[in-house]
Amino acid sequence: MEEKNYSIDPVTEELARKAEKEGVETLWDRKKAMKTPCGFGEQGLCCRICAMGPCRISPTEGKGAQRGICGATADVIVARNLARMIAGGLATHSDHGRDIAHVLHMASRDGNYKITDEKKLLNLAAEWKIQTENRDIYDIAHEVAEVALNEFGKPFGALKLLERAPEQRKQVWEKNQIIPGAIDKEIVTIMHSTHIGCCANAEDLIYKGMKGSLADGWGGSMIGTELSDILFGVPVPRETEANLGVLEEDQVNIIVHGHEPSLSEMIVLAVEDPELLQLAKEVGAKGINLAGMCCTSNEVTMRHGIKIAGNFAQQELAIITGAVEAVIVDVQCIFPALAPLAKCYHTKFITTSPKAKITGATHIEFEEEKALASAKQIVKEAILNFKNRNKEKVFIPQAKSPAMVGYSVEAIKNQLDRVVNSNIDEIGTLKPLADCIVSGVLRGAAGIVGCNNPKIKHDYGHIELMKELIKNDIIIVTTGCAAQAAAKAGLMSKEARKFAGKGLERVCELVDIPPVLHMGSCVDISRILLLVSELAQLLQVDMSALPVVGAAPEWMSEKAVSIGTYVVTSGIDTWLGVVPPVTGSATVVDLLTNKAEDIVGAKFYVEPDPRKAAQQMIERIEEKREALGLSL
Ligand code: XCC
Ligand code: SF4
Repeated sequence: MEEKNYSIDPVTEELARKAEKEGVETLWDRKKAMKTPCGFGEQGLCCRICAMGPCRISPTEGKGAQRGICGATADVIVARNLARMIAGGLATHSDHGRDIAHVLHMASRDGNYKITDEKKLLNLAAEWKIQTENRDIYDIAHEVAEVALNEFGKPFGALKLLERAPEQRKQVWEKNQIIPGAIDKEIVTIMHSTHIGCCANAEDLIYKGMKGSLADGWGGSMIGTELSDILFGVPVPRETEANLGVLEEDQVNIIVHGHEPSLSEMIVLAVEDPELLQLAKEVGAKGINLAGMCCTSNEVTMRHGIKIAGNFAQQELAIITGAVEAVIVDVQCIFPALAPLAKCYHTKFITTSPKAKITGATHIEFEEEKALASAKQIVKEAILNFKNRNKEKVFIPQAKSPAMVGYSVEAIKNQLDRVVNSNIDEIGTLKPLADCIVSGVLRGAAGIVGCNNPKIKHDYGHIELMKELIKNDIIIVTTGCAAQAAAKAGLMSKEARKFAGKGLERVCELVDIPPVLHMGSCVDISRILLLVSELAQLLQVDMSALPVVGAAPEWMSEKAVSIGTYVVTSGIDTWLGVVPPVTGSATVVDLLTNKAEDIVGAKFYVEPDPRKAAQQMIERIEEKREALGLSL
């Protein structure tokens, strides 16, 4: 059969062929049908902000329309569009953080949501100067949740978690007046400033975007991660398996897909319920097999080792196996295409969030007040659907890869320090990691994150880049769909150290880690920020001085734009494998890929070829080492 060539992942290729044979479409078919994308949109030159337009600015200077009807220039239109993308991403991550804060607020000793990590709660309470002595842990939790919720709308003051950044970094932000206040306010300000007839200065719009993005990384996302850890536990290293081969022919297969752990944690509990297991037996299944997709998968694999079914581009393929009883989703990165596709198979596509109802799906609202009961009802639907499975349509590819996951900052410290300090039960420090970087055994570190995008061969951007970097003794931390690509490709197994350079290989062997560390979901990029921030403070330099880089080789979402911007604004150079829609403005391109370095000490690079990107990253890392006077 014809090689599809959509993906470097054979499982994906196999299932794409199955889709074709069965006459169902996938994202790759729709991408083809889309033909050439609109050139104006691609360059960010289309403005739909008011009804005098849409206005399209000619990309050629001196030829065609040079200004919108209101007089907005290409620079202004491109910058406005970019700022609105950042606001979209910031809103999405932050609303996730807010939801988790609400869950923490409703946590109780006899309810479904409990406090799992008291120590992390007490640390955060102390950081926020909340009284902890002689208080019930749940009273403390409620106050911490309230303070967190206030971060979204407080009328005065900077975001609290920004305090965690190194002094030098805070000064950079202060000097440029990009210290964000309340999270919601930053979103509103961007929406306001980008309304017709408001801010018309490209540079200023980019500053507003940077400021807003910080309210994502050091605000909403960090709140999401911190409070999820308190509620559901700080991830520790554990084994799992990845790719669609984790589905089981003789079990009820359930996929959780989306983002917020408040739903998936309850599904994890529900599939262990004896009554439901009994029901599964009664319908003729050997058990219930839960697997994850996208960031929800990252959340539950980090904390429970739940198997990873696949990443963003594979969501349709899960249904196409014909072996999935239910895909249960909450918010973000869920293809509307799953609704008509599920109808071609027996799969139940169940939406649960009032924020993401999808036409054609079965909506069973997940009620947090009775979370476990809700989760059980949803799982029951899946079990009862087992009898509808059409055996002739079932095809589960055999391939899956073992992976180690669960590398929170705490886990990394613990694991590294254990070698130096054999009997620690307290969380260790990052000193051993810093020592490895200073001595040059590790040349540096790279955070590789983000999505899949059919503009890039599926997983190719992630995996090529990772392989090149580890070969050059650069340790990798990863989240999101990039992490899942790594898990599937076997880069998260301890044996993968054989692909690493001598130095990294030695470190992996010594501390018993894989060369690519799974740090969680996309809100967990806040973990990476804290890792870099602590390293910088340990070495008494700004984050921008460290031999550390970031990359989003296959990014596609507004969230990714917000992430890229806060990573750069935090002083970390960031490589993009997909060109963002800004090329219509030379001014904006110059700001992002050049001037940003003078402003925040880091900038964007755009390089679709992962091998070239790797070379550029290595060079940059060596430059930073030299500037720090670190050994060659
Ligand atoms: Fe979504 Fe978070 Fe991108 Fe994956 S990496 S496609 S945003 S699931 Ni976040
Ligand atoms: Fe056109 Fe200006 Fe309206 Fe945008 S805001 S659509 S450029 S008139």
